[in-house]
Amino acid sequence: MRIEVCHSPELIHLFDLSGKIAVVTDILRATSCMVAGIGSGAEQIVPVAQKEEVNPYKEKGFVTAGERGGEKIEGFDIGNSPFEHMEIAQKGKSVVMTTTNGTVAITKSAVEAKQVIIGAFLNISSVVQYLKESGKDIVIVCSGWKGMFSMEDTLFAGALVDRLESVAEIVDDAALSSMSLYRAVSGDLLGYMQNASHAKRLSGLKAVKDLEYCMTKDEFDVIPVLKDGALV
Ligand code: 3SL
Repeated sequence: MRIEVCHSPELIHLFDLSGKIAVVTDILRATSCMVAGIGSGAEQIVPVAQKEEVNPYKEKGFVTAGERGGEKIEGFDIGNSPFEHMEIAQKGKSVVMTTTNGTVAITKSAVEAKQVIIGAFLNISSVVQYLKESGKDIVIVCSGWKGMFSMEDTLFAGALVDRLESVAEIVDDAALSSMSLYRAVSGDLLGYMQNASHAKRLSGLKAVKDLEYCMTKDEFDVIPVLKDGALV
């Protein structure tokens, strides 16, 4: 088993994903919302890159979810808070979702990867267990922010590499340095995150509760898997 880290969807073309599992992560907040949604009973969550792509699903009665720049998209049912996703999910709804970075990373990964699964701190132990049992090569795809590196996704990638190190070969410097960073700050992850750029953005959007929740480990034991374009 080999493990690599891709720090941004803009870098995916540099990776060979064929035959591998892509673990897509967008800790703040898309993949945390997906784990919380599926873990709370959502029927399915369809990730789409563009806002307009939600329309055919909306006509079929899907709940529309998403943000641009962190703010709920006008006319959508909900934004991108895990708490909103949990509330909708408890009604067993199907959701179509588009976000600035997370849904882009998923759709790009799906082009080549053998399997796309969704990772967050909220389901980290289940993801680790699944990856160990699969024995397949892994690329952790960080959603980043508008093509750039992000602290929270890197910390999650580092946490996964840390837990898989004993069974996996670390292939690249991105994986190695993510693990080193995680190990250096894991004693106070939330404290370290206060200086991250997206944490500051979310605090401007009054979403501090979201940040705290998204940094929580193992609230759920589900692993959303992409099947025929939908996370189930
Ligand atoms: O970019 C994304 O996919 C979002 O998760 C960003 S935000 O946390 O909703 O601002």
